[in-house]
Amino acid sequence: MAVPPGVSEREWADALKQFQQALGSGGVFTSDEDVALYRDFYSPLWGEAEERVASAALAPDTADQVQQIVRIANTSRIPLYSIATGRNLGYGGSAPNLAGSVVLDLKRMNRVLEVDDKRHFAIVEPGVSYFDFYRHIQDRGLNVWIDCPDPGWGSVIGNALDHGVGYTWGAFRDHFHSHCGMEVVLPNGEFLRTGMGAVPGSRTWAEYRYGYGPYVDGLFSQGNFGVVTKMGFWLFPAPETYLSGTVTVPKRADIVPLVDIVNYLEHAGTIGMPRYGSPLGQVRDQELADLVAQPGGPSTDDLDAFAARRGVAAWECKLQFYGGAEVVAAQWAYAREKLSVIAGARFEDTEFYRFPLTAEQAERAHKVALGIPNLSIFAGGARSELNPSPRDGHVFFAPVIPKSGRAILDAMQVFNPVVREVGFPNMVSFFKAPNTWMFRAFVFLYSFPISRSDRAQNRRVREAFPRLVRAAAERGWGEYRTPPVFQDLVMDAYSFNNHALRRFSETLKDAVDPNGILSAGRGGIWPRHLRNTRG
Ligand code: EUG
Repeated sequence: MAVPPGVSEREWADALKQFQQALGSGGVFTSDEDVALYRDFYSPLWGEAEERVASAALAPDTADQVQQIVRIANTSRIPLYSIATGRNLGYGGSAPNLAGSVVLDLKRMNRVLEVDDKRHFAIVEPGVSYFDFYRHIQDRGLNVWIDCPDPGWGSVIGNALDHGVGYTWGAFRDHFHSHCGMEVVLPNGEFLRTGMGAVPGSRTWAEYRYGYGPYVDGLFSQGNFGVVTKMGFWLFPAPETYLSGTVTVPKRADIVPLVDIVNYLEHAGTIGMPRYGSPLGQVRDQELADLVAQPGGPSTDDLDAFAARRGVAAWECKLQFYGGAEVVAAQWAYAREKLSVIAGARFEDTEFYRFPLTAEQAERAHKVALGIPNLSIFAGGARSELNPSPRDGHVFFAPVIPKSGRAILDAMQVFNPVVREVGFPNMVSFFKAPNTWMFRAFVFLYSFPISRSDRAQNRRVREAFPRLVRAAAERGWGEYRTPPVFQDLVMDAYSFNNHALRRFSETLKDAVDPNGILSAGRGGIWPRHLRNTRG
């Protein structure tokens, strides 16, 4: 059995006894085979000496037990690492930043405490997955939708705290932004409620975010300053219909006005999440392959000439509308009118659904766009005849770039040479569309393969990351989220005024968690006694 760093075997044995008293023996996991389940199965350090492996895990059932655990850990100086459902795959899974931390696994706390489908909010515990949340609402026939990310087994709270995002209406896709009110166990074991929850007997816990005084909720994202045990969320009133339509534009440079107009529609509240793609990039053709293979990449004129000859559009964008049938039809007509200023723009009706869906529609639909949690995203990488040797996993390089067509074209120029140089030439693309989950920015996501047998490949990923992060930073771009092994690196790029932001966070850390017991190192925030170990 591993011993957490900074404690003696005796202190550890004593702490374990106390954890057992608090949780019963069914809540304390110390055997190698149990603890191995908390490894990050997508770790770029898989099987290497530096892999960050936990020493034990604790699974409380109630917020009071969380409080007891944190008190014991604070007294005994035991480093904890809190997880919700532990499915943060691609960004660290359920493994800690600091090797030897004790995982505080909240998945047993899976109660949906309240759903109000007239005032459109819910209050949930951290172990509630999107599947749990959806089922709770469906079973009761409540008139609200959830907004979920691709992995339906993820935690509603965990995803929000890691700044995760989804697929429906802008206000709901940003999961942290759509929260309202929190209950937190602080590192000293005290309970704190934020927003209106701070009023004893509050009746507006999940309806007014700010309460009174400084808005502190942001501190509790990424796990450094407390363990969140309840959180309110605003919900999407179930729309009556869904309509989608696709616009295509012929030329490469048309992405600039396309994004401007789609931004206008989205930020004004006319559309839900837009989805960009490149029909040209889907063409499998030797002539196009030769154009792309030219040193320095293809010229815009060559691409436009090829696209015109073949009658293929350079870019497309799928627009999504939610609401009454007449309303969505009018919104789509309005969007077409706005987009018609782009010469050669063409429009296609894509889907129309009236809720509830038929079984056949539910099967065919892009489920997450309709707030239906599922795991189909994992099928893409699964073993099949077409994909006989799938990757074991992946990590995401996730830079936030401006929401403009120019930034999309620039991002390919910036990242393609780096991706090629670091030895992933098959990931170089001149047709890469941005990811649009965030409401006011694009993410330009790269998914690097991770192997549990090919350490050389994992090393290449680890070598690629600093170069990509630097290339982004030189453009004034930073990443929104990254696995533990790259968190110091990513935080390093947020360096304005000699790292004022990180220094501020660490000053707070010293005050709120002087023993440094909570999620040490997460997001590049280290307690004082470990600051010299920053990577
Ligand atoms: C995905 C989504 C993310 C992310 C990385 C990957 C999904 C890929 C919504 O955020 O950060 C299909």
